[in-house]
Amino acid sequence: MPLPHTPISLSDYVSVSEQGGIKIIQIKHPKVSASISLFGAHLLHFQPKGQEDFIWMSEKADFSGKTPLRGGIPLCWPWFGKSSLPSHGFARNAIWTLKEHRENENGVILSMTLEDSPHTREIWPHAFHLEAQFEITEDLKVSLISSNTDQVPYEIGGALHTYLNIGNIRNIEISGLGKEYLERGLPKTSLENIIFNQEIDRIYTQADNEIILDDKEFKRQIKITNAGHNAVVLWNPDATLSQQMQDMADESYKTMVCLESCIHDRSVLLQPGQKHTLSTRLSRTS
Ligand code: TA6
Repeated sequence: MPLPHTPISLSDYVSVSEQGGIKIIQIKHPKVSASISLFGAHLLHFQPKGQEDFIWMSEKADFSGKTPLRGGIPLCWPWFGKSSLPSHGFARNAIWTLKEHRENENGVILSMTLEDSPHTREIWPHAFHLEAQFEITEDLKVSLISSNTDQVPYEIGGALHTYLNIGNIRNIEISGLGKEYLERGLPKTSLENIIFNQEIDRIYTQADNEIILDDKEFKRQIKITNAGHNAVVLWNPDATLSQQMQDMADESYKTMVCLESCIHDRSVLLQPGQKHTLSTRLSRTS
């Protein structure tokens, strides 16, 4: 087995290490620890001191850099879903650049960037500048800032596809999603509380900006505050689908749920020179 690479320190609280072929920024601060892969600007872990991790990461995630990482917060861009290939866009498969990191007694702020290249223009023929900002304190805020650096307007979609770490999928309650959602493209209205006993894959179109995840097993409530979105996606694969997924252990669906700040249907029109920010903040309320 190859020896793990020794982390290279970038500052008191920030270092860089490697897993598989992927470079990972490690944050070890007295108040919080976190890690973010440069492959996808993909947050892998966020854990305020003394608490359970907020983020679920698959023990079978593939770190070869050939496929998107299962778990964490994949950045889906410039589209969400399978309307074009690759599924959920190309940003989560790209190598990003660490642009800056700053730190103080409360935590670390870090940003990564991605720009168009001959490879991205083959998939999507536009010039762009993307910045992923991570504010890592006792709360986590992730912002994805899209800038149109092209000569022509274009439409974007996307999602912050957050995998939350939970005690047990059968023992959570979620509020703030509203009643209206799309399932396999069809509009539906929910009349009851959500029961997780089969795959749930819904795009909620009238959700509040604040969603509460009440985790009875971990005895904590997490508030998810979204902005710049037009939908919230709720996903859990349940047993049958996770057994079919190579990068997920059969039982691991029990300890995760995705709640995603989403721009559904490529509904943001960006004029040349314009910017748009999609964000999500995770904070503990009890
Ligand atoms: O956000 C929910 C979803 O779009 C589901 O339909 C499910 O396929 C999931 O994302 C995971 O997608 P991925 O491409 O990462 O396997």
